[in-house]
Amino acid sequence: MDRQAIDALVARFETTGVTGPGNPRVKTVVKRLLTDLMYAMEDLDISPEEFWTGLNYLGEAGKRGELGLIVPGVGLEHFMDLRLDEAEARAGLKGGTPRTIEGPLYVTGAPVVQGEARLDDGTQPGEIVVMSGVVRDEKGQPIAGAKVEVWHANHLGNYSYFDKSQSAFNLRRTIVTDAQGRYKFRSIMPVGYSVPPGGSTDVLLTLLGRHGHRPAHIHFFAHAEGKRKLTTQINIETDPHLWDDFAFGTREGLVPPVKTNSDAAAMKALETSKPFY
Ligand code: MBD
Ligand code: FE
Repeated sequence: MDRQAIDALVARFETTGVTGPGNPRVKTVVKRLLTDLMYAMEDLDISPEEFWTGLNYLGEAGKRGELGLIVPGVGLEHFMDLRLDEAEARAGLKGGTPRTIEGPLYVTGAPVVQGEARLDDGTQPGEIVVMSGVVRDEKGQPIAGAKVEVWHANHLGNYSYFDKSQSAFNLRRTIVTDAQGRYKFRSIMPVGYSVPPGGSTDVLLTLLGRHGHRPAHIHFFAHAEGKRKLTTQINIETDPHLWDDFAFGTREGLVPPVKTNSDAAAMKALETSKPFY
């Protein structure tokens, strides 16, 4: 079928079996996606077997809870970030910490801590990492009482809640900034995440000739009264996958320098003190 015939077919679908006005936005989106899918099926000569294989793949991915992992894996989440960047640029907004993908592993309800937090429960190995910063508004003024939600993987690249072997909310906190807009946390160094071996995302990435690894990273939401929420991450600069992220999340401006403290006494003091509970 040529495109004209496909357009005519879709138009007929719109006038058959009608019971009411429906939802105009849904109608517009579904019509467009259906039309584009039909064009693709025609252009690529997709067979019924291929079509049903694809549909069953998506159904299976949904059953396994992996649809939210396929979205960043095919780059759609990064694409949506670039569109938000463009929308902000059009609105005259610029500067500040760049956004990047949220990913599928955030959970709500992490403990809320004022100013300084310890994220790890102390039961797992890993290099101690300390990070601090200031939440600022668009004019550069510190924001007191802003919420910084932090979450990251453990030494095996696994996230609490999804990994039931970890304690509840391990490596997840909401930190409220102090009067100077500052937040600070202590945790253990994360290791890069990899998609579940043999899962739906892994199967697709293998067929695409790609890996499913992310560089080590720490996720953040930053939000405050009357401000838009920032969704971002930092990436650990020494990770070999730094610029080879299957989810396309690494961005210029999100790779802070990591300073290592080789002073054993200082590190011991940090380990035994409780400055970040
Ligand atoms: C992650 O940890 C992540 O951050 C993203 C974007 C996708 C999969 C796992
Ligand atoms: Fe992540």
